[in-house]
Amino acid sequence: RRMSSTKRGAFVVIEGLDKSGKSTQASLLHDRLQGSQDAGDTAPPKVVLLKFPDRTTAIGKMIDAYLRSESDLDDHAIHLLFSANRWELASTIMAYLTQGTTVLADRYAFSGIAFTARKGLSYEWCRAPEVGLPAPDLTLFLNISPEVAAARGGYGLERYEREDVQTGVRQVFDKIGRAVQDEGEGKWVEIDAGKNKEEVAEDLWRAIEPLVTGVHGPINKLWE
Ligand code: 2DT
Ligand code: MG
Repeated sequence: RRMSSTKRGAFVVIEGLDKSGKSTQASLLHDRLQGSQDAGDTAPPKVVLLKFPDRTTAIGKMIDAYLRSESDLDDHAIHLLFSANRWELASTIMAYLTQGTTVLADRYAFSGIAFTARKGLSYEWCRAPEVGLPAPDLTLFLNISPEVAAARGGYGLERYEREDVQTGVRQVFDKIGRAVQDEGEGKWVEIDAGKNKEEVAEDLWRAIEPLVTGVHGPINKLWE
């Protein structure tokens, strides 16, 4: 019997600070994983790339308005909207993984916790709505110092795109990375994102390559 018949797709999350090259690298990885699969191929896609927040849904549009400072929301309320924006895609993620598709996510629950806990809400409170979401098999954290990030040019105009916010968020990410490792919630791998684009892409590829042909075992649930 072929072992591959019991494999499912891997769930890989890319996290990191603004200016770490996260979205660029996510899209490079997506293209590399997609490889030679042509558009007319009716087999399930080898890979899909999701982006959180997903600003296209009804909830995502509320988040988008908040991030562009077109609306103000209570810190708890916006936190729950970010989480709900993941929950509304949870069954989609499960379906992709089950059919053998690798799921790449540009940000996930860890950003949710980091950005809200930085505001002073408790870590436990921030984590609670994320419990039970599909858990990543691997989280790649693109690490960059605030100084190097600043040298890459100015931040944008959205809420949170400020150096003091990024510094606070980074501290919470460190705590989350340790917790994920200690609690066995999948693997957390730090990648030095201060290197050039090609080197970072190679380091990411090396980390993800063992998972790209699929993984064995059930889809875990985050912190459950
Ligand atoms: P992008 O710049 O990557 O679109 O992110 N954020 C993100 C949260 O505060 N909570 C979350 O759950 C997620 C996924 C990070 C927009 C901003 O939204 C923040 C930056
Ligand atoms: Mg941004």
